Amino acid sequence: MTDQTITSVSREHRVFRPSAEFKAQANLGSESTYKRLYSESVNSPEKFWDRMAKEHLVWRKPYKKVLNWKPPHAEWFVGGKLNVAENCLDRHLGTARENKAALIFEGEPGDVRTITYKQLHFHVCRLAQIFQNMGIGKGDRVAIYMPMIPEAVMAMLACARVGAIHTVIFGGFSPEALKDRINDCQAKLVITADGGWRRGKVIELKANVDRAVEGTPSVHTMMVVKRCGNPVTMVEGRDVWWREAWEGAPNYHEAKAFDAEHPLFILYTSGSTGKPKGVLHTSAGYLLGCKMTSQYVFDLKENDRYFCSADIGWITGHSYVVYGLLSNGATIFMYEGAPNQPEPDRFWQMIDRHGITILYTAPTAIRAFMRWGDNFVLRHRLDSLRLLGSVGEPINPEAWMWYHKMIGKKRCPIVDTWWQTETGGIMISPLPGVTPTKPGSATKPFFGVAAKVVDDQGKEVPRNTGGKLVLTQPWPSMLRTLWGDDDRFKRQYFSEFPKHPDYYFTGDGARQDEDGYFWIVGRIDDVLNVSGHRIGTAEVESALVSHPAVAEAAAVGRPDELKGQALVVFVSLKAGHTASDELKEALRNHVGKEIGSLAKPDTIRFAAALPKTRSGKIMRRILKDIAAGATVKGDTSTLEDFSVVASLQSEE
Ligand code: 6R9
Repeated sequence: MTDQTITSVSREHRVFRPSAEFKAQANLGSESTYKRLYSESVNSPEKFWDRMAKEHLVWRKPYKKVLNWKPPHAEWFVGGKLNVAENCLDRHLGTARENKAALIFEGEPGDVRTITYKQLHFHVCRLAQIFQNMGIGKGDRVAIYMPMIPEAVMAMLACARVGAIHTVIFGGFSPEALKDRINDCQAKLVITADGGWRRGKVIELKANVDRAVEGTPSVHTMMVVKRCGNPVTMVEGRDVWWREAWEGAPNYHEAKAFDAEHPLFILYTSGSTGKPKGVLHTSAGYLLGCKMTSQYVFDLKENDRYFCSADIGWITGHSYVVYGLLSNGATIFMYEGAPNQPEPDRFWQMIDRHGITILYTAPTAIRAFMRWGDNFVLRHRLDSLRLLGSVGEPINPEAWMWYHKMIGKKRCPIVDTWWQTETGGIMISPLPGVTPTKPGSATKPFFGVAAKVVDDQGKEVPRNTGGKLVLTQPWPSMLRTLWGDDDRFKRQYFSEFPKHPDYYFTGDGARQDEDGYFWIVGRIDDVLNVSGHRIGTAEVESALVSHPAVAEAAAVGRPDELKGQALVVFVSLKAGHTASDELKEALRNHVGKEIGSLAKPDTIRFAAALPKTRSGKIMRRILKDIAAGATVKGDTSTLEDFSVVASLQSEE
């Protein structure tokens, strides 16, 4: 890591304190209580988590031990049994919440559905029963490839109810990417829809699954929700319509209890080497993390209507659309489509129409709204909003200020929440009734989070010095391993500091300021963050070299106002192929086909050769400077051939 990346973070001095009004009604409104609980949570974690697990979760069988920590493996609430779906639904039945909306859904074409807790429970029970009839049960993997519609939530919860492990694959992924993920976890059942609406067009999901399952021998059943009515091919004996599968199925389901450590889901995310990593989360610890962070970070109240704009294909959708919110009995608002369909004020319209009180979105979306112009916002009242959240990448102070003024009308606290697929839940974030905020800082760690900024040896660095962000103690919602690759789990997260085999390395760079506030700089490994989506450079490179014209490829990030980072690839061609705009287009489409449109490079540059060290390693640092249009800085003495750099620069 270079120091440049660290010091480039702006020094922001504005401080925004929670208003007396917000503080007075907050779930946690006193700084001394936060300090006391935080200190207990890191100094006596077992005592703290024992109390929390009893307070927040419904157990079928009490656990014997809070934590069994054999780094890097943790077991939480050992011997305890519960059912995660029961914790999200059944616990609210027979209470005043029974007829409360669990879900309010708005489709892109404007169709609206409201589903109460009682109704959601009914749907999930029927589906759980269907799964059982299909022979899907404890430990079986189920792939979910769906639009943002209520059936996606039902599918996840029905898996949890029968102890099946879901893997939700974002609907924007290509058949190729879908196939790899299904094969990696050997899913038996795929749940999909005919299509989903996006920018007025149908995304043909079923057709993508059909292509993917040509190469997935493990899949024996496919359930298809009719959403758009586009034509699809149903294969006799394998494919069944969601509605038809329901006919005649009993609508009650006795849920079994599962071990606290029973796997709940696998979620694939990009790593610094080619293959996506199957992050494994288990039941009780994960749920506890989501439940508590939802309650405290979003200051959830009985009457809130909460809108998280993330797709359920990402961890944010898992933790903060489904598990964290439903376990709290909250009302979630779910939107299917694009934020600028039909016009760039769709979100603001929906906020007024449904009386949304909490909005959780990503900096890349906020920057897009800024670019579309204030007029689209000013047409709407937005007076139901009381809290705003941000997640996915560092939020630049300009975007923070715009969010604060234009959307929050200077009234709503902003929680800038830092966390990862691997952490399961929010790790560093303001508590809205307690923490004064500084635009661009995720502020302070949540309960139980022992975060430090350290040097390459794992030694804590002084304040205001850049370093690597680590978590030095286990926490309940941490990933347990990578599916089928425990060695990679150890290598990836617990081997950065040989002297500290119990330190979890986040892959992020950060600094702590004089008040102990964390400023996250972003990834320091070979992972890019494009519009809040993690993209492994190695994945893109291996997609490119699988094209017959490509000899070698290197992918790097370039700072981008809208997306945070843009994806720039340098490609050298095999003999006999010539650079052309058509080839660029073909390569973009090729990456789109291999991974999905989200990974299509923004810029493709042809190069006669790539800059390499004498030992043959591509020097991405140099390519990064070139991509950013900057002069190449730093040591270039290990370059094998400097003329390669000179010719790349002269092509600008
Ligand atoms: C939840 C999620 C994780 C990476 C993470 C970091 C970046 C997320 C952030 C943030 C600065 C924030 N990140 N939230 N950086 N401030 N508030 O996004 O998970 O998709 O796994 O990405 O995103 O670089 O390491 P995931």
